[in-house]
Amino acid sequence: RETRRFLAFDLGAESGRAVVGSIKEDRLALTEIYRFPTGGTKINNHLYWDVLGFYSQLLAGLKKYVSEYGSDLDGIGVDAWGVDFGLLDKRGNLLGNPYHYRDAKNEGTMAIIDKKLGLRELYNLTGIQLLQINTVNQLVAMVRDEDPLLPAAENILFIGDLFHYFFTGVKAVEHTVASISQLYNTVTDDWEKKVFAALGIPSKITTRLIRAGDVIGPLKGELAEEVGLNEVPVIAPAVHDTASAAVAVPAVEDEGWAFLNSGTWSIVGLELDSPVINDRSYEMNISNSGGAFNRILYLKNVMGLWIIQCCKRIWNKKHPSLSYQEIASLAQGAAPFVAFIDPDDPAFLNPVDATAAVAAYCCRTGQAEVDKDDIGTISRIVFESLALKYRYVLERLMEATGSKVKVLHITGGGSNNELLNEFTASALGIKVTAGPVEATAIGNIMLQATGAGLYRSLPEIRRIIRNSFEIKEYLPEEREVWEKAYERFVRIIEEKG
Ligand code: ADP
Ligand code: LRH
Repeated sequence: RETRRFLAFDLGAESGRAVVGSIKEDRLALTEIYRFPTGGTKINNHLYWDVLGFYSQLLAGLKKYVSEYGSDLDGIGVDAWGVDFGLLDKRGNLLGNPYHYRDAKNEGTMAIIDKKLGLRELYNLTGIQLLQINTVNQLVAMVRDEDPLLPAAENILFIGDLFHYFFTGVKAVEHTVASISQLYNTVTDDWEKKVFAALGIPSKITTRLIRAGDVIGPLKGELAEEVGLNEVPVIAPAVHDTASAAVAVPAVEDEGWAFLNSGTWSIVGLELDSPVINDRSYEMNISNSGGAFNRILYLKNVMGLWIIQCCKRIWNKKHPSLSYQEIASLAQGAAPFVAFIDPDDPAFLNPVDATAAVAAYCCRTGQAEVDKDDIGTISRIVFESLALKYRYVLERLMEATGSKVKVLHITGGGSNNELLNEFTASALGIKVTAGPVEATAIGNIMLQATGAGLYRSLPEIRRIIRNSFEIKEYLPEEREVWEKAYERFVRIIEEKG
């Protein structure tokens, strides 16, 4: 066979997709064969992920592959959002339903960590930004609440690892996703037992670590038979979606670049050779997240398009057919710079009504009275504020590393939003590129292909990506207006209502 085919399952917080990568000579062709909604499930005041439902969807994706391409496949890999996990009991069975990182039980966990270990010490040991959603916070909440699952647990598997386990029966945690749990030491490249000990988290749950490109095992015989596949290896991508996406950034080695992976979250980062864990990184709360090919992704989370997803859910009640594209065009027609929000304000972590939360923020900071049903104005406020927050974060990444960024590469579903791309170029005052949209799935595929022996380096992979996908460019406009807006934005988010 000349063409090699790999199947990537990329699970996002809004949707999951099955994407086929067909590699022939120096080109990669991508076909999305299956997509399904994800999102959380609320039961009795807790928010969960329906992982068994997702598993059925993955099997449907495998069947769809067979119906379109036949029974031969070179590899399967699953990446997903980070921080969330399943626990296995001593028989290897999944305990309960994995919690969603937006579950309210994580509130109050920072104070516990600070008391038992010290927030600065946690940062020193892990190099990961302190966020209430982190794995360590979730486990601290389980310890505090005497959650009976924890004493029964023998293994922790992050969401992508869990599906690899369902597919193969092999328990393994891939290093990029372990790295952002805050249970992992990026310098020693191993689980950080001091964190477990200080916080009373049973360290027996640590699972064997593997690296992107490692073959985990063959797809179980009975599953292969059920879906109609011949023997196929399950190969680890970077299980942390952000780390898979970073592989597919169309960057040229020394151009001075940063990435923005834009989906439910907007992840802004630099690719470094080694971690930077010092006072400045701590003060700016920056993550040294593990990357494929032993890189460090020096990054920060911005709340991202989650806010628009939540607004859309509210607006869809009155306007069922309203799409993201329509929201963007209404924003385009709305008045500029009416008011700004800090997307990372806790008010936006899990709002009951995000449209009301945006309006309330504008009011409480004395900026403007805005109508929560005014789709154009609310969404323009969100898009402008996101673009300005990207600049705020990027300035901090540059300051902490002393680097100068000349181009920002935007990938992910959010790179479809041309208005937001334009705003981002103007807010940052630098060139911005958009695409590939499915960078995460592409990175997943290319890391599987690396494991299968096709590639050896990041520059080699990125050359193929630049060869295979159309990348759009945006240049800054209206520089003075955006400079003034940035000054106003910084004042508002630093003073806060
Ligand atoms: P995740 O992987 O977190 O599920 P995606 O990377 O798929 O998220 O990005 C989804 C987001 O991308 C949507 O919430 C939406 O804001 C944005 N998006 C996708 N398509 C478009 C489009 N055509 N126009 C504007 N925004 C879009
Ligand atoms: C982005 C992401 C991010 C994590 C968040 C929970 O999808 O993986 O890197 O912080 O989800």
